[in-house]
Amino acid sequence: MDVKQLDEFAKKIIFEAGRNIRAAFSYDIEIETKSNPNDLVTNIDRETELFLIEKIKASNPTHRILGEEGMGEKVESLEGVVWIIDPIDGTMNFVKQHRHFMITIGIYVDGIGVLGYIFDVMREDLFNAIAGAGAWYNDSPLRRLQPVKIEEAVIGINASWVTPNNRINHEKIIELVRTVRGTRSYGSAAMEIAFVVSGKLDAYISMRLAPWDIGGGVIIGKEVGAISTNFNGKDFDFLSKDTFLIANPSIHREILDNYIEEKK
Ligand code: 2AM
Ligand code: CA
Repeated sequence: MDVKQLDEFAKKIIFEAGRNIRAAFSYDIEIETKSNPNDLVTNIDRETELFLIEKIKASNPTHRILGEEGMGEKVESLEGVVWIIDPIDGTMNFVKQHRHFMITIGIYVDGIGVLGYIFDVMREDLFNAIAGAGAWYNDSPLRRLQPVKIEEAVIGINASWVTPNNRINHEKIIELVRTVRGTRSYGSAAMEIAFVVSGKLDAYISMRLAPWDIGGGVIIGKEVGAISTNFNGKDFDFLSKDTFLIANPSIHREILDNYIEEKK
């Protein structure tokens, strides 16, 4: 497999998919709900996933595709080359704000992340990485993350986790929110990860993410020294949904040990 060539191909289809999505604002977007009334999907999510799958299959017929909208195949193992795709991460932002949504893709070979992409469709900003070779923001190299103290950290977290809930001890999260310098919530996991890898956030915490939300981001994170795990400090489970923490290496362990207490 020629990684450089695959990288050029992936970028080309991501930019093309982005142009199609931007054009879609001039015609009707049909909104439906999925697992709950706030879990949104549109015809554009599906069309974009289908567009990417057709391009990938046409040029690489043996590659398998795990896509959020289920238009690829049922992927039950990460053997061979697997593309993990979210055609629109941040669908609520897409629908409501017409910005702050990402196309994100991770390309895995036998379970190892090789190429990662997060593309901010409206800003036309690309974060990408080639494993072992580095990470870039619009073709400028991303630097390795510099140490940060927890008191100086700005973290991404959804406000609902600071309220009583049945997944984590929210009192600990309140302590975390009081300790850090600031919190942000962008509504797209991929966007928050893009900010962590480029040092605009120092951590991003989520109680339940899917492989396609983070598949591209963890590959980029690794190149800049960010640590990505689930709340047990283990690798994210790419064949189901899992908890997720990506952070600057100087505060990853501290957040897990001192501020995250899962309810079993
Ligand atoms: P989506 O827009 O592709 O659905 C919102 O805080 C973030 O969480 C988005 O990245 C969103 O991705 C993701 N998300 C929303 N609902 C989810 C669910 N039920 N499981 C996993 N990820 C989800
Ligand atoms: Ca999505």
